[in-house]
Amino acid sequence: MEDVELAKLEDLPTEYVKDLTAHNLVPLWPSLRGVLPQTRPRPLTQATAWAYGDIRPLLIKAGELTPIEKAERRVLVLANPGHGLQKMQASAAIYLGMQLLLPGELAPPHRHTPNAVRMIVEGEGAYTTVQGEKCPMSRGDLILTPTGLWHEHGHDGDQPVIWLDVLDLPMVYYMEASYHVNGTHQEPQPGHSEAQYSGAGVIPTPFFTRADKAYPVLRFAWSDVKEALNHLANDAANVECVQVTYINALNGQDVENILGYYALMLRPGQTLRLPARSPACVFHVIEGGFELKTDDKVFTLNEADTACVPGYGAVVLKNLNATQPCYVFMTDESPLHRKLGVYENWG
Ligand code: GTQ
Repeated sequence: MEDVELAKLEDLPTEYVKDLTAHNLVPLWPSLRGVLPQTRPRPLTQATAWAYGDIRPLLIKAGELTPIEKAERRVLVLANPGHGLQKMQASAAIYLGMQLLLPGELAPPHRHTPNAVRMIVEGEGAYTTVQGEKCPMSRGDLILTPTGLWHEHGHDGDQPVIWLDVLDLPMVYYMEASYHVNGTHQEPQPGHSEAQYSGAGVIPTPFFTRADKAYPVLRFAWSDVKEALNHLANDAANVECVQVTYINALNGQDVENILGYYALMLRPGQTLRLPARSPACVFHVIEGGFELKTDDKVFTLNEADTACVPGYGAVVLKNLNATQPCYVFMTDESPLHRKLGVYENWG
């Protein structure tokens, strides 16, 4: 059914509107179509791409301009113009930042309410210590710093290290639940969670290990995830979408509560259509390159490039290489949408 046009604020007498304002009251009808648009949402999130070749020199420059002591986290935020750059949002719930750590630098210990992950983009020798576990950083590794866990970043190598931070900061900030606490240096404890949980369908028996923890695995090595994708692609030759989800081995749920994390392989020359679903989604190229097509935009993404697309539109991904697979890290708002009961798949 067509929407009838509703009365505007200007249709009301000025004195009446003033009276309402004085009593902290607002008429709904002038804003009703804005907050409940007809048929489908109108996301502010715009399909946006950030080329690593544009970000990298500006980030290296930030390393010259601002010492780590004056930055704490030396990050350039990938901001979606649809939300306004100052909002520092890639989408309604997703924050993206490119972080630089130079040899010998320390990004001091803290914990905060937003959940974070790091996808390592470039460099060797850096690490994040998460709740006493030292997680080495290499290209394509995913390191979790879930809500409330202490973390600090350090760098024993001799070249710059750069990684992509993904946080649910916009959501937690909107909830007025965002804050951080500074901590003291954590001496790394022996043991690596990803080694303990690397078995094929087996996990350490709970009472002997950190299995009582809400987040049993804090680091996912790219070599392991890539191998999982290759096995899946080889074994399931007829599977169209070669994708894996980063999950919590103890409960099979997404590794974090608000955002979902995935790795995708596009077979050589493959064109893959992803259905129109309610959550916004982020793509980051780990290896190779692909074309990303939304309802209104087309981007070519190469290694280390990042893009974000709004929800409710289909996207088509095309591997640009006819002989090599392309590997993509993805983040979306699915866990949040599912928990809120607003998740939709429009096909
Ligand atoms: O590395 O802890 O991009 O606290 C934003 C906030 C990174 C971090 C960000 C943070 C961090």
